[in-house]
Amino acid sequence: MSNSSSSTNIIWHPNRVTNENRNNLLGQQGCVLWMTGLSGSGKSTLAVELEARLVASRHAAFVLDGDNIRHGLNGDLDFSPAGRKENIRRIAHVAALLADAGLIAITAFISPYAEDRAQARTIINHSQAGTAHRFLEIFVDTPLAICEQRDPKALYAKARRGEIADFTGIQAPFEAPLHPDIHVPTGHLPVTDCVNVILTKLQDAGLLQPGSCI
Ligand code: ADX
Repeated sequence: MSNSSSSTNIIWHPNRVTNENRNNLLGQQGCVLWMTGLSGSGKSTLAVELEARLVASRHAAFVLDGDNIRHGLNGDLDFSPAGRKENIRRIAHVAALLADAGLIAITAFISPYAEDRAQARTIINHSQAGTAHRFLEIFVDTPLAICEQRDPKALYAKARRGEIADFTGIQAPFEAPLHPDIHVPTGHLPVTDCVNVILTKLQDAGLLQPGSCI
């Protein structure tokens, strides 16, 4: 898998618009909210609801969703450890670009390997534009038994029948974050309460517009 080291003789061309210019324009600073959790844990539901609440309170936010991105940009990648690593590496760069543009980027990927999430944090904290972005890891914590019981896409049933290989939680591991920035007990709380947990943390971290009605 590419590590972006095959390109030679390339010289970085700086922008004239600064980060501060963009922050003033949008009234917010770019950041990345990195959701991690099992398939069926509620990442996409939560991400879409969070995006809607942020936009309704006049914040510029955008969701990058695992299933959706694998329909296009990352459609060439499988679910092997190497395929997932490349998936997460590319998304970390895309999310960093969105944050460079001043957006609140919300990513919803299983991202099961701690090492890949750590690499994403590094990429985002040291974006190529030279901007350090806030990276907040959000653990969407729904236990496997509940995800399997919900089985919204009927994929756990397929994996149990042996019709999908390397399914996370069944034949492939999920390394839960040990110290997530935000922990959301999605298995026990309704979606609105989960979104409120995240918005409160963002407000405490100074990432939302002062006085915004969330
Ligand atoms: S990741 O592990 O590389 O981060 P990603 O979030 O992009 O995964 O995609 C996960 C989605 O792909 C799941 O929600 C599910 O719909 C689908 N999927 C298909 N095969 C697998 C598999 N083997 N393991 C996990 N998810 C899979």
